[in-house]
Amino acid sequence: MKFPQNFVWGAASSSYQVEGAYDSEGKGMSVWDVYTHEPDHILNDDTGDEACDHYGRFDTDLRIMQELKLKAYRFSISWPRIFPEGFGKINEKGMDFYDRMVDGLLENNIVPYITLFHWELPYGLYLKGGWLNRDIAGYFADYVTAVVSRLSDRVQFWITENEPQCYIGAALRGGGHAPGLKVGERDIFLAAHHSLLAHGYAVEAIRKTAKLKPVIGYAPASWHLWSPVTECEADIEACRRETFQAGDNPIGVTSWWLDPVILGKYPETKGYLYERYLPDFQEDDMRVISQPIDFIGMNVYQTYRGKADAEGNCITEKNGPGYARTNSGWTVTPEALYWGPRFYYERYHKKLYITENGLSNQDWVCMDGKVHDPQRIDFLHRYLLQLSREVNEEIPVEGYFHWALTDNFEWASGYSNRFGLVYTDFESQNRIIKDSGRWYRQVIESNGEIL
Ligand code: GCO
Repeated sequence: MKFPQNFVWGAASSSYQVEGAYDSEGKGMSVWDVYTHEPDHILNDDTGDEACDHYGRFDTDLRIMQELKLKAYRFSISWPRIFPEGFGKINEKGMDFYDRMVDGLLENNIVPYITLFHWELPYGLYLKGGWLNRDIAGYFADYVTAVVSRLSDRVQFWITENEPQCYIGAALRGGGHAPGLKVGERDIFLAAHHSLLAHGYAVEAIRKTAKLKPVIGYAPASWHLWSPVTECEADIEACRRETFQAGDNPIGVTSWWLDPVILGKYPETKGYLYERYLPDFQEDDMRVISQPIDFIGMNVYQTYRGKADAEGNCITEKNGPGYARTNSGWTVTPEALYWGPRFYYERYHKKLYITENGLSNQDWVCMDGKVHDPQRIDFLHRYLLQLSREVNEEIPVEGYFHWALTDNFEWASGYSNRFGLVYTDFESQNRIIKDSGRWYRQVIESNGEIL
């Protein structure tokens, strides 16, 4: 047996990347709407205005999920669709959409996993200072309370926030993400602290409001990851240490986010340059931030490879010319799905889900009308084999969500990166299940036995 009986096989999406309908039925503007409407931010000036029209075509996408035999679907809720300004009066039409989605999924035995924040800050809150304003944590808790009151009679699985490294780091540090600010170091650490606080408030709000017993997770990006070149203990230890080392750009490191949430403190800071920028925070903050959660969501795409030098320090292996890479330039390094979960479990002792893993590939419709994507099948096969290793060593990985269900809007790279198991024709909005989608279905049906 490669995977436990109840292993959760799913696929994922996020609201801005798929929904479209950016100003329909009362939805307010998010920072992404504003940012993409200005020239020269996004490749080809693409926007998510229409994206995959998941908002209008959810039924089609649901049929596809059924056909793929998905057991679970991870999607996010657009905050400005619920509260157009970020706060105030609920936009019932927006809420109805998610209500219908949840019903549709459950009728088809597909378990909803809801991400509450996947980067769409309401523009109204940006105008109040966004993540730099401590009040954001309270606004977030109010929004979370509204969603959870409405959906938690049917939904059990909640992920508070996705990849703070991006919506704080890339978004406020000139990294090409909305709202495209370039603030100073002190502000970055402050915004990061508020984002953690918002997570803590959200956990409290979910536990207080939920009707079904909630299962709560948090999903920072797990890109800061080293895997040993050999399996000798020295290399393993060097990579383990490097993976959690805060270094001089600490907010890029996953431990900056997970240590407070799970261990109740920021990682060791002594001697690093950024020390003087750390915010003075209120005494109670760490208690709020470290409310117990149930799982860590890992978004894993690739790993650095490292080995120990004579002193045990980690030396990053250089990738030689022609090293295997995906369309977005990320390395094909399947061992990420073994060492990542293993190191995280050793440090945090929490259940894990792979909440994202996948690749962007140059897919097109072939002359026979199908989309053949052998690279994606090979990629998936290699990564899932590494994951199965894990599961058999009794590291509690509960499920795997492929990123993504359909090709979609890939942030600053617009529509140039196709990540889907399903091809989206962005002109006609037709969908075609790719070869990899059919192959993934066999993986699901055999619970991984075909790997
Ligand atoms: C992220 C986001 C996704 C991306 C995916 C591919 O990890 O950046 O969660 O929204 O689309 O990871 O880059």
